[in-house]
Amino acid sequence: MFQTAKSVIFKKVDIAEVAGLNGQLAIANTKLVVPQATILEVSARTGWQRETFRGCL
Ligand SMILES: Nc1nc2c(ncn2[C@@H]2O[C@H](COP(=O)(O)OP(=O)(O)OP(=O)(O)O)[C@@H](O)[C@H]2O)c(=O)[nH]1
Ligand SMILES: [Mg+2]
Repeated sequence: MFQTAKSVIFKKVDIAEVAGLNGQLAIANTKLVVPQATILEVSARTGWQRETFRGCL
């Protein structure tokens, strides 16, 4: 399922740091698994990348 994904969305990125997520590593690993996918980082809380996300729907 993951290997055929067209998009991978990381959500709630406003809390990534306090949650201990290494965002750069997560994205690098995602690219290894699904090189064809569009990767997007979003936050409903701050609105970060909201319009880009809407465009993907
Ligand atoms: N900090 C933060 N909290 C969020 C964000 N989006 C949703 N939440 C909070 O996460 C909780 C679950 O909200 P949902 O609307 O179910 O959001 P969801 O993206 O489906 O999140 P999960 O159910 O936790 O997977 C609520 O307390 C929301 O206020 C975000 O971008 N940042
Ligand atoms: Mg939910």
